[in-house]
Amino acid sequence: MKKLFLAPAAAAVLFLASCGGSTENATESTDTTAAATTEVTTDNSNLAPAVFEIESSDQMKFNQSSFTVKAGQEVQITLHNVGTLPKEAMGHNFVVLAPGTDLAAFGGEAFKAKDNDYIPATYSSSIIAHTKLLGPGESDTITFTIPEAGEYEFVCSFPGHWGTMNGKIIVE
Ligand SMILES: [Cu+2]
Repeated sequence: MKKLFLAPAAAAVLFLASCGGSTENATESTDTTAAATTEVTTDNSNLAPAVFEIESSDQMKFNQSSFTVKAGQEVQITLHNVGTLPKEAMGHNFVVLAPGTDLAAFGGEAFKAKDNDYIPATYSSSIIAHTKLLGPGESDTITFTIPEAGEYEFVCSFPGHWGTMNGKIIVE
């Protein structure tokens, strides 16, 4: 007789347990959704600035090929020209371009912009930030913010340099 009474009781306990379990799961998934929403709306302008240094050389190269930052985070980049060749022959700059900019076409326009230190006015809407054109031993620092995630190419726009002097800023 005892066994007959225990069976329904055990079933009831199982039912309650599974019921409690599914309620718990539902709560957990709600929490996860809330956390994801919070992450998307995080204001990265409160983050400390991302500070980087990059060197350009007589070998027509940068010593870094990528930087990773957060969308909306202030970015500070200092370019150092560590070469010794004269600026007229081996000047360097650091130009950040909007996604989708055709590097070859940009390089061609930059070539014609000697009077503006090889920053082509025709591409002003595609240029997010740029340093001065640097001679040997010179440095320049730029500060900018990229609000949207994506991959942003950077180049040196001195004639003929964009092909070997380029890289990416990855904005997360
Ligand atoms: Cu260069």
